[in-house]
Amino acid sequence: MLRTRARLFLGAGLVALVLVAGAAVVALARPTQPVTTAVTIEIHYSHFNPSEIAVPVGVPVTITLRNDDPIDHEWIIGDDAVQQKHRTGTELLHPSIPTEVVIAALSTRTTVVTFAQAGQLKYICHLPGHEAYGMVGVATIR
Ligand SMILES: [Cu+2]
Repeated sequence: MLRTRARLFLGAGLVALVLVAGAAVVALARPTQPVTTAVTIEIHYSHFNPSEIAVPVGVPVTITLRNDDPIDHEWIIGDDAVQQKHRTGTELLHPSIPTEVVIAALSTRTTVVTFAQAGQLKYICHLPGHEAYGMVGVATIR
């Protein structure tokens, strides 16, 4: 009886050890992205690359948007309300503001954004069908 209990305890310990080791491997495989004040995002085949960026809060971040596609795209960063407004908007193209940039076919645009608070914002191209196709990225601000 005692031996069985000891064996069970040992078994549980091994399971816990394997779980901890697995978590450590996951942590090593996905290091925390360093924040940077200069980011280049390439657009190709209607996707953002990278689709995840990490930027600092409270300082200007220079974002270079390079469109390698033969069609126009846009880069709109903001919270859910901003994205929803563009998702349902009727204006196809509009004048650029730092957080809403149109990048004409085969061109490069640079914008400077100062993020006021930490958190996560999505960047999306809202030209028809592009979001559904996967033109979505996430900025972590910290
Ligand atoms: Cu697009």
